[in-house]
Amino acid sequence: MSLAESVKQSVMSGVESVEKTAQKATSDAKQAQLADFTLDYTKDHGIATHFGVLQSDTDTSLKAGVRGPTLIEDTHAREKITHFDHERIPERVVHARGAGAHGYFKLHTPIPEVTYAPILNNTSLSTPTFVRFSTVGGSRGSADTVRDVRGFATRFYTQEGNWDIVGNNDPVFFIQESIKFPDLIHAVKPEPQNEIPQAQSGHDNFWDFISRTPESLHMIMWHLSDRNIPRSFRMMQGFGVHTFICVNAKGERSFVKFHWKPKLGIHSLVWDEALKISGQDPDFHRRDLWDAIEAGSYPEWELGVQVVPEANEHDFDFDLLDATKIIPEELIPIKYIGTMVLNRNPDEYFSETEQIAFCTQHMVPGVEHSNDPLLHLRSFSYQDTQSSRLGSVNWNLIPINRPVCPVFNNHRDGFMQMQINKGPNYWPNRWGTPHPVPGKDGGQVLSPQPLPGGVKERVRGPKFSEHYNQATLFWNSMTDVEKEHIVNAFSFELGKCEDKGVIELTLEQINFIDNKLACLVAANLHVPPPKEVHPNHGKTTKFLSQIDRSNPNNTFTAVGRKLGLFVHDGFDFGIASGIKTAFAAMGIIVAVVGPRKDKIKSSTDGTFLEAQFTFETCRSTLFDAVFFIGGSGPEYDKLKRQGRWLYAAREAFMHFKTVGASGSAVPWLCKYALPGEIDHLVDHLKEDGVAVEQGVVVAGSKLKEAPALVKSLSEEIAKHRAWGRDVSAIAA
Ligand code: HDD
Repeated sequence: MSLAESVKQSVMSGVESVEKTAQKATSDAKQAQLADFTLDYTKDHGIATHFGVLQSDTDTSLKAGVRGPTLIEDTHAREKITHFDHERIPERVVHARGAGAHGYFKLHTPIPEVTYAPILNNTSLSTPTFVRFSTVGGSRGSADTVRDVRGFATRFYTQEGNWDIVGNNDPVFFIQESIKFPDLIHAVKPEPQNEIPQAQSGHDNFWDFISRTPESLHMIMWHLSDRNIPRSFRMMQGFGVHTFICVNAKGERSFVKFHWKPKLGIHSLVWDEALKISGQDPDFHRRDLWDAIEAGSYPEWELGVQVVPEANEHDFDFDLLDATKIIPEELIPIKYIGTMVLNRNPDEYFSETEQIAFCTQHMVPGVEHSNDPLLHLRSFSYQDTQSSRLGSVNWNLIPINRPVCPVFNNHRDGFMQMQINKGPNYWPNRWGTPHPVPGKDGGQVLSPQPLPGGVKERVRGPKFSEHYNQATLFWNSMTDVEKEHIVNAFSFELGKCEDKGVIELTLEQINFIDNKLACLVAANLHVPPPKEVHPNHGKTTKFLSQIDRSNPNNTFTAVGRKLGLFVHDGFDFGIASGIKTAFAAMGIIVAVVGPRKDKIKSSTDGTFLEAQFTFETCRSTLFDAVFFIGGSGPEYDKLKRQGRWLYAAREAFMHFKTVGASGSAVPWLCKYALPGEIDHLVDHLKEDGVAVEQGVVVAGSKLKEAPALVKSLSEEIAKHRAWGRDVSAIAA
């Protein structure tokens, strides 16, 4: 069985009813529209020129004589080369690397008190969506698992037009004002003189900018936390970041923040793993998303809103319009209102994922801009960039960008106009169409917004000058493990800087967040700690930690996780197939790793497992857990010299992952792979039993049936990582 088939078998039984109904949603308006533009190249077709003339030869150009020069008369050859020469378009200036998927959104809890937008009121609607996840700094061909903010851009194809929430996986942003965006991006992108480093924030220019931009420090805490090395797009929270305005049918306005909560929980890689995967599988995240959707294991998110009535705008010690601040959930709880399911991969990356043109100003009636100073120029920027990136103001006519509702206006012509607009092209006119539509009939009427008044000047609101409180709140709310990761991340990033002044100034800034944090980083960098001690306000929130199980935003489940099941010729079939079958029923993906990509024979006559990976074509980093099946025969006798097995066990152990073994692989694990680490566990293992400690699961040689092992193994995988494990002695 191929990996795709085995993945499919694994997950099909583990998915819940809402996911299964997703199949039906594919008959939605957007899919129907896209179908009209889709050519099926898998059917039998002859090759033709762009102007439709069938061609008899596409391999040999027209020549003047057998060995003569190619003739310019060869229209097909010229067209083919010309088209190829012009295939590339500019990549996005930020968020160049991404992966997308189609899906749908279904509301379960209407919020008429907040907005009159039908998509947030009508539970019978299934609204088609397209989501693009991305990294920010790297170019289109960079790696997926770099430390970076992840884009989480969602388009809803509503009956009232396209609504885009162009968000990130962090709820705040680096800067308060759009006018600083080019500076931020120039600083983080590769340095101009040599275009180094690619997709990394660990370099002088970035930290130079950050240390001189204290408003960025809250975001920096998120950036250097585990959030920005996610395990999977499927395991990321998403945030609209800005506070938007929503308006209800009575014209009452509220400030609203949008949140996406993943059904599979919020989980991350560890840094060493992220670094290695960048080389081992640069497509790790897009492959993970693609495979899950192909397998029918559709990722899901709950859409949540934090709502502040306009009258309460000034109730906070921060400004609601400041995108460097969260609204702590203790103050304003999130109300979850609907579910988004991603259930279809694109047919063509370029036409769909590359050409989708998200814009923050794509808002439907009932949702509006607030006065957030990061938002208005930002909205200008998206509109502007799409025209240069996609080559024309007519990018709205590209299939993935077309709304599913009728579109008539008086915009005309331009490069690549793709429809014939018959009739009037101005208003008012004697035909009376296309005409403005009154608000009562669905026309957009922006709500009358009270303006603060004042004089025209370049200023920010008074509360915009406080930059450290929420950075400290974030730090205080982390578990010890997460704090250690942040210290290590600061140490890595600043350790990559060459300029001592940059390091010094950054440490001074971190010191305002927390003195201990600054001292720990200074110690790691072997530079003097900051002298002054600023008081830490001591406040915490339980909604931010990814490890603390009391965070209601997180979920711990083994569903959708991947186990690498290592077998060698002569393995014990019963245990291996027991795990495989049971995990398939639980929605846990099992990939068999063997000496060959072929059928691997077990010790029982006539039984085998098909390996999807060889020991050489995968690494432990590609799995959430590794399990080594015991067995007998010459290969098992040589196991202590099986370097790939030894390395996989050690590396997974070092990355705090679930590691397990059965039968004859247990003494091997204990003596050779993890010497001195699990003696106590193995001493207590009964021959027909299972023993577990800190994510290590071992099964005795006389264990006949898998259920007890399956239970322990899946429980450990669901914990994500065994953080209590001491890995200091492991070299991998
Ligand atoms: Fe942006 C792309 C997210 C501020 C200018 N941004 C882009 C994408 C995401 C975000 C997810 C990729 C969309 C896609 O998949 O096609 N950006 C954010 C968030 C921000 C933010 C969450 C802060 C709250 N962005 C921001 C500002 C500006 C821009 C302040 C300019 C003033 N962003 C752009 C852009 C991009 C973009 C240059 C590049 C490609 C594109 O728009 O389509 O216009």
